Amino acid sequence: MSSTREQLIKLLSHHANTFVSGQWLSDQLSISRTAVWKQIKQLVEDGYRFESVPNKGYRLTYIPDKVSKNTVYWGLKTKSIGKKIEHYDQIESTQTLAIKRAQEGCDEGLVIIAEKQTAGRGRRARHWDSNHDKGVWLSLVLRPDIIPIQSPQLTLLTATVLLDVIEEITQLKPEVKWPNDILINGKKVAGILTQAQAEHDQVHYAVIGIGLNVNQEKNELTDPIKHSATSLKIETSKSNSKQLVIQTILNRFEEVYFNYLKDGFKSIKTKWLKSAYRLGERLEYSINDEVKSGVFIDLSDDGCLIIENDDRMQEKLYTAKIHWF
Ligand code: BT5
Repeated sequence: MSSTREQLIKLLSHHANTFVSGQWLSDQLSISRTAVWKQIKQLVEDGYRFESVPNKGYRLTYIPDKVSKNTVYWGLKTKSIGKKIEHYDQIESTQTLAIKRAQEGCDEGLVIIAEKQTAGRGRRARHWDSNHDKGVWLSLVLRPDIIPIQSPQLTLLTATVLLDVIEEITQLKPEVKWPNDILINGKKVAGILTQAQAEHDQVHYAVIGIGLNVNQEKNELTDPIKHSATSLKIETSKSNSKQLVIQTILNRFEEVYFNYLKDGFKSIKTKWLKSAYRLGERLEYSINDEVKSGVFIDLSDDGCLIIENDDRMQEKLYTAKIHWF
């Protein structure tokens, strides 16, 4: 059950185009008009701004640029993604908590957001640098009606969402490096971590972790990612509102995800390939300690890289180590 404050913000957000009277708010919230006025006064102290006109009431005009579940919620146009949000100033890993929530049976669309992660992680327990508040660190819980072999598609889907969002915000053209890195000018600006739990014919849940470097300055990237990583700020010399970035990601995610559930993977694959890093180029890769080489020609429907090797045979790469450079 949300607090009176949260309900008030929701009501005001949904009516931000018109004025709502103190009486109407008091009826909706079942609290006195004095209590409504006290709540509004507190919101003003927290940086919210209102236009208030005698006999007409209040209209919300500004939400402070601070990430909180309320401020994020305000700008969402979604039906399920982000309808429930948990926000933490500091947490070990949004991914770990989202998995716990998924196992406890939470609804699809729950989003866990943290300002800082003390134990942010990538694939195979690699460290994810996020013990500071300069990036967007979030995990979201999905319950898609797909079979386990399709779950890598969710990583590729998320990559296309991030490509769009980054392009919208920066007007730059990011690339996607298989399977889960988003690059700007060859440097990693975002990573995606998909973890799913499934039985043989059904995915029970998938948790999508997104780490996006937003406002770091160059000197704030330290070893070991100093030379391999970048941020939106480094690339554009502009800071961005994390709240807006999160809203843009969640709004876009839902649109793409719903289309995917309805129409399948095809359009995602096309979009992904358009921005694929080193598509059409020769890559070296190792399988069981044998180093081979071939041309990266396509992506399979189960999310594998397709390489045409020197014998003109196609090979599907799952977890092979690719020597990108
Ligand atoms: C990833 O793993 O790229 C997935 C990262 C997912 C992070 C999100 S944040 C919210 C959620 N909660 C979590 O705990 N995790 C998710 P991988 O492909 O394994 O890449 C890891 C590698 O990226 C590291 O070994 C570093 O080389 C590099 N790296 C670490 N931190 C980085 C950063 N902030 N920016 C760019 N590169 C980084």
